[in-house]
Amino acid sequence: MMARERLRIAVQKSGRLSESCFDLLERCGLRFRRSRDGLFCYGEGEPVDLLLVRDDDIPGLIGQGVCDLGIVGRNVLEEYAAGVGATALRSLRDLGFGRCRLAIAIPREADYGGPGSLAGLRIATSYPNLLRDWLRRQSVAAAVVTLAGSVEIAPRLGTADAICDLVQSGATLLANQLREVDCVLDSEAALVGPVSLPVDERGDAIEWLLRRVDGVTRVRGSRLLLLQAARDCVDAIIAALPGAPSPTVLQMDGRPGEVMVQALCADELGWRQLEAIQRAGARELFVLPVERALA
Ligand code: PRT
Ligand code: ZN
Repeated sequence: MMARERLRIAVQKSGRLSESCFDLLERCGLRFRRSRDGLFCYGEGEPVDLLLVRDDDIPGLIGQGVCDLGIVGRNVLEEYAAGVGATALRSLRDLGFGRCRLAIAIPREADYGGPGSLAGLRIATSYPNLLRDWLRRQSVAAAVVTLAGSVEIAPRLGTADAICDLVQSGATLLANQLREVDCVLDSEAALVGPVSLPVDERGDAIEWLLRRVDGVTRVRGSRLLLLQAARDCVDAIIAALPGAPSPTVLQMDGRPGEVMVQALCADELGWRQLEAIQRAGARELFVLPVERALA
């Protein structure tokens, strides 16, 4: 087989992760032309293509070497790893979106005094490997009922006594009269790759892609604050900056006693925070989005 020169990344075709995946890759300087059947995205400019698939298939595609990297929830990666035993895959970067938890939930009115309360019960889940591992670690013997979907209705149907499913806001549990009682795994989307990265053009591409991903995720949500003030006010202004960044204070040319302050703030900077900074003596406040960073 001829060695592939272009990097191939597996991403979810349509689902909760898709939009954030494309947004991240675009911020990393990648642009794509989508194939007619919508399954392949050809990279324009950089030698990086995408394969659009169901998220469940992503670890397997990397494991088989069909794709070099993938973007997938840690829940899917870990379920795959728990299923095949020792795995040659690993998370290269947490990406900060798709946050959720794989949790145990029971009928609202049922008692719970810790994992031991699950002994002898039937627990419905789409994550049988992760659930079995967790039960083993808790030394609890319970029956695992594997369902492909609609896990949350199993207790009402009488096919299970409890569930182990992904939870984000908790609204689905609430609507099904269930309550969350334990967490099996905290999850978010991750950039996943093989344990040993290729040492060729694709390895080089992975290296710069990781640097760009870091440059994007490091400053996500950050804002650059610029303002002017009398030098006397600087201490009060700095005290009012959220997240205590260490700002740069610059002398303004031809205006003694006047300074410009610039600070990288990790948070969004709401109106109330800006108004407090203004009351501390700041004038001409500018809040700028930060797109990317290179260390
Ligand atoms: O078709 P394909 O197989 O690709 O998609 P899918 O339906 O399997 O996955 P999708 O798009 O629903 O989710 C993709 C990934 O998003 C998951 O693997 C998680 O890593 C992540 N994620 C984040 C979530 C949720 N939040 C989430 N809330 N995945 C699913 N849910 C579901 C959950 O299963 C439950 O039914 O949403 C419901 C709970 O949400 P709340 O807000 O009511 O608690
Ligand atoms: Zn899926």
